[in-house]
Amino acid sequence: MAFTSTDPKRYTITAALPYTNGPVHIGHLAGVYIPADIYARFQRLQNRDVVFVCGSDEHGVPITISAKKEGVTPQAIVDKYHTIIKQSFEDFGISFDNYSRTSAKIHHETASEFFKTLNANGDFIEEVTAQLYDPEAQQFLADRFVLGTCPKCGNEGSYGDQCERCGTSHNATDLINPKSTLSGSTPIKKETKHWFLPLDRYEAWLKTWILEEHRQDWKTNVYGQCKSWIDDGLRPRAVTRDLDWGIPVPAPEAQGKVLYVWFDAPIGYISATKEWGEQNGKDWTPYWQDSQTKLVHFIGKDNIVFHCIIFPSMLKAQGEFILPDNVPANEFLNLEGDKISTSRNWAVWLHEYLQEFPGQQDVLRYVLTANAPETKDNDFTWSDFQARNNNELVAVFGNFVNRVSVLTQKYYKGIIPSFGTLTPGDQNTLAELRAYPQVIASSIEKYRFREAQTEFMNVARLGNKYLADAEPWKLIKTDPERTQTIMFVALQITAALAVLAEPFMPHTSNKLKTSLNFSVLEMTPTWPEMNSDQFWLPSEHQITATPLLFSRIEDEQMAFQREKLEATKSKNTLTSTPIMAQKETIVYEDFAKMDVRVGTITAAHKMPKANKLLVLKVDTGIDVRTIVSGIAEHFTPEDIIGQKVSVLVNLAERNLRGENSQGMILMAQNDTGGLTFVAPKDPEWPNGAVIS
Ligand code: B3M
Ligand code: ZN
Repeated sequence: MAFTSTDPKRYTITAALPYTNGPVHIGHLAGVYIPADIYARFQRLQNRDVVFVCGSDEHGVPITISAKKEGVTPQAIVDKYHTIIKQSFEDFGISFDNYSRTSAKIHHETASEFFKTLNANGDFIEEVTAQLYDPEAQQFLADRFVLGTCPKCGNEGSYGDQCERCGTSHNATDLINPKSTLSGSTPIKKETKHWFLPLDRYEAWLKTWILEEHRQDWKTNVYGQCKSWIDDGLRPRAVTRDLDWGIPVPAPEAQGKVLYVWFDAPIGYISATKEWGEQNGKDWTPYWQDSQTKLVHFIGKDNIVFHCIIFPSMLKAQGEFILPDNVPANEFLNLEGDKISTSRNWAVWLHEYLQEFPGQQDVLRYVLTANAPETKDNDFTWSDFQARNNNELVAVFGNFVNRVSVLTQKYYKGIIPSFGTLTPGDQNTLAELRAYPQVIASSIEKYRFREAQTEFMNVARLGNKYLADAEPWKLIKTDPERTQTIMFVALQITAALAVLAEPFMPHTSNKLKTSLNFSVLEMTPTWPEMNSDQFWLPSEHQITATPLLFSRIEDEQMAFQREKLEATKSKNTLTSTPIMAQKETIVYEDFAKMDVRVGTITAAHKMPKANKLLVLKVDTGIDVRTIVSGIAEHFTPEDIIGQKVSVLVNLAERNLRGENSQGMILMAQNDTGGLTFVAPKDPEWPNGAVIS
């Protein structure tokens, strides 16, 4: 059911639980947490009843793998990253009502209960099936413990439970050419019992619920993915695993088995709400069980199947819960043209950003929203970051607020002046201003946060235009009375900016509200009242000078960031050069047939009409001979005269474009096609010396 005609009674807003196997980066923020936070803050500003929850996703194979890599226990990994992630969210003003964790007792209990209810209702199929098993590691292989070719799109690096390229979710046994990520070996099949959620039972219902009822209001990318899965036909999915890290399966004959991470994690939203209820003396049940509640899941596109198909089927089976009204999934954010990657360290980490740009959380929030991957993958670049800060935040928003603040202090010592007759120009500006809250609200309600923020900036633009047209700094000398009215109007725009900035740039909004001294006003301006005829900063009200909200970001800071990324890139190329597979084995006699000598290039010229060839004279110690070499795209003749080389001297003569080539120069090649000479370390080594 979509809330179209009636307002919902309350909002349950969730943001995907981050895996606790690394810190969070700009991709997480742009894709999930900023949009969720804008939405939650906005609803609170409308005085709506909101609970906004999230927490650490502490089970699942990614955690076990990180633990193995760092040589510590999974518990140590989740404790470490839970703390870092929670801190980053706080620092960036992500206003969760509760940030919980799936290792919490309340979550283990909630997830176990959920499983038991479904099990008792006969909502699972229990079945012994052959699953992938690594005999070397003595472990069943599921999820990220196995890689193979995706049966749907042919991606050779698909995980056991999901292909990251096409988004399909499958069973590990569906993979073509599976390989264990633990030992690299090809798994065998071994029988084991599991509990399966028969998704096929929900197919007809999902068709109606998503394909008909949410055709209009779900984003095209979300709707499209759901349609493709439903059209492909849904099959039972195992919701248990043979692993030792996770929530034990609460059933007889389930020793050594845990719940599949994607079964327990979404229940984490419910546990986090329960925990919030306990901490705040609130009843959590209406937030999950009253049909008047609007449930919205903010996620990234790789989580769509779990939030639109699997979790809703679980909720439907359980029977007491409401279903999501919307799942506004975002696409991915890239960094300087490359996919963000934790393992390749190709990311801007939030905790590092804060060390390098202290106090500038809102700049990143602003840029990530302005460039949010709402309808397609987008790219974060440092030059865009700098330009948006300098040309938009500093030059538009900051500039307007600063001019108004400085003039108010200068002319009136910070006391809001009284106003006289409003000219048609003043009235138009005020009318335009009063229309903005509604415009911004309507974009936010449609999950169009980029658009909403652009409209917000248009309020500052309106202010700048008003000042530029009215020129109070000129009028103050000739018409102080009119100047008062102009400043009064400009101050109303500042007040509106302070309120409307809150969902997007909460830290800036707070600074502005503090300097405008909102707290002593009889009635502090709120969003809904922005549309009314009243003024928000009354005459006689005392304000203080606004501190500079934004400052210019200089080229040196950007150069530093780019160098950091360059360093990561070269490190990655060094460690990740694909190595050509070894050629077939030869016997020593094969090798001994080759006569390789130290030589020196004594002359070189380009072969006419051949881009790639140089004609070399090489002193081999035996003789001086001609060798034609395909290195002209890498070296000029001048570069290489005098170069020591290794020469295969007994290679049969070949005629290349009219030149008799009597041997071959040995070169080493890297993955990008770069070439370098293979030569004796000591350049004094004599020509003719045998290399063997
Ligand atoms: N931890 C997946 C992810 O970080 C996952 C989300 C769970 S939401 C219930 O991509
Ligand atoms: Zn695929």
